[in-house]
Amino acid sequence: MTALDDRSVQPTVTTGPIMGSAKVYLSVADPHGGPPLRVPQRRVGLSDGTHIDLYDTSGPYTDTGAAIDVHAGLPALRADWIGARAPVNGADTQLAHARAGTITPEMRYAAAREGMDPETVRAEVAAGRAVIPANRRHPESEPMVIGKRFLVKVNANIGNSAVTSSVAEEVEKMVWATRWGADTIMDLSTGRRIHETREWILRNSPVPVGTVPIYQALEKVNGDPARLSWEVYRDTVIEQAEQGVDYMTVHAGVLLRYVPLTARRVTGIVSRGGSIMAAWCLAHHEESFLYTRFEELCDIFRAYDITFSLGDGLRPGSIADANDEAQFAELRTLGELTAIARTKDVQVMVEGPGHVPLHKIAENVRLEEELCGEAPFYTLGPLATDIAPGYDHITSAIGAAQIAWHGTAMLCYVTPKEHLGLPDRDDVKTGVITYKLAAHSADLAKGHPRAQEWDDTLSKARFEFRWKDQFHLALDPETALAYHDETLPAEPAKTAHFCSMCGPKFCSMRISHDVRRYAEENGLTTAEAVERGMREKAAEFGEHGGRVYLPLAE
Ligand code: IRN
Ligand code: FE2
Repeated sequence: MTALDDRSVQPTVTTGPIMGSAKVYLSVADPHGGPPLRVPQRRVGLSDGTHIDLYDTSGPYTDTGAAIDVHAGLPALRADWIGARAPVNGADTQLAHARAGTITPEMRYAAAREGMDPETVRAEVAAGRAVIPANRRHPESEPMVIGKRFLVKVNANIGNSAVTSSVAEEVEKMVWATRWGADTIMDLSTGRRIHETREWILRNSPVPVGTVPIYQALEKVNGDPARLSWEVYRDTVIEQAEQGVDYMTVHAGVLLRYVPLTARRVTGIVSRGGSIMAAWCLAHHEESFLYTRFEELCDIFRAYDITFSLGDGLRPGSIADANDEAQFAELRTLGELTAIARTKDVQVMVEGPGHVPLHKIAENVRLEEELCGEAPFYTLGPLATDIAPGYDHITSAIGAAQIAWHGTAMLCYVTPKEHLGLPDRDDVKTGVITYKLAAHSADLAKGHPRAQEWDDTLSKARFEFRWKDQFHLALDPETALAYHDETLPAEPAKTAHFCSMCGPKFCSMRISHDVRRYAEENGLTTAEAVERGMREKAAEFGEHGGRVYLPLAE
């Protein structure tokens, strides 16, 4: 019996297209004559008869809305590609193939999603500047690429804790997170039913799935870090590898000699995995087995093409601790480990902070690129200030936009519940949307070829009072519509040349249209029209007794 046969688990997952969008599949021809790739996009149809295609992470769930049988799992999209491939120099990893000059179907698929040339993807993977997390045993995933040349990606953490939430809830959180744009998800489950929860998530996930295997290893030794061993850890990694986990956080840079460097910090060690490894090192007074056995770990990762996400176990947990000696000592070690993994054709990304004030952000990216051979940086925020528990999706999105602009390739989201509790479904959506806008702001600033088209399309709809187009183009159409309808729910308001924010008389956009029309009708330049219009308005203003805000009825 496979884990998915358990009929006591009855997840009902959200299905159907996002409001105003339709799922389409671009057909991308195979230059070698194989079947074309079907690359998903979210197509937003506009009232002027045009449309725009947006990057789509949501998998078949946003297709037609037909029920999806989560007991069956998603189709194995990559099965044929994986089966047809021969290893190079003993390695069947995206890195090995990229280095050998081969463009894999995964690279072509990821490139098509980005609107980029497949050769760019291959070259970036070969250089170690990008990764394609794609375990051979997770054939259901839709390939994507993480690297600074590409769209900034967002990861959403889900997972139950020992105290709350069920398998069904976690499957729905995965579907929900990817619906709103999560590019990868990490299952951080602890407590009972870890293996089973992960199986459900993997078989139904259209995006790469990451984990932190030390969490499950700790469960196996009843929560006592001192009883951990390489053997327990290795077996856990293999168990998860077999299930298809695409990337794993490994806190191998927490060395025994770095632990004292955290003693005088304001917030000590805040990483869960980091604290587990620090406790083990101190209890045994020995170097971490993650570090001493790193090469053996690489061999396991290579066999499945699992991507390392080298954990920042010593990341700062407060503004006061940002960029300190403990953090950067660990980063130097992560650089050494990156080099080792690459000699074995294993893909690597490097995790980063945490809590960092704006003026210390650039230094993080510069050092990571220098010390870790430009491996994709994957950061948790960072929070730009510590003063707003309850709003840490925002404090961290401020830092995230900055660090992504500097070159971070993937952002780990933070939800409003950060530091306070386990995120529920609503928090997951808020976290994802908040991070998508941070990521997109960076895409714009970095000049990704597809980024600005989206803004321009929405801006145009807004200026032309095509309200429905504006909602449909939004990251979160439902919220945009709901806010509009709070004050002007009637259907005619969807084409009205104003909203309740300024009212009909003070809509700047409407006035801009008036100025343009006035100019056209009177054969004036826009500047002359503004000049004449101002004089007329000034006279009118005087007539109304110099009041700025006029009652709507006037
Ligand atoms: C990302 C960057 N730095 C940390 N992260 C994420 O934090 C990581 O990918 C994983 O989801 C989580 C691990 O937390 P601990 O064990 O380091 O606290
Ligand atoms: Fe924190």
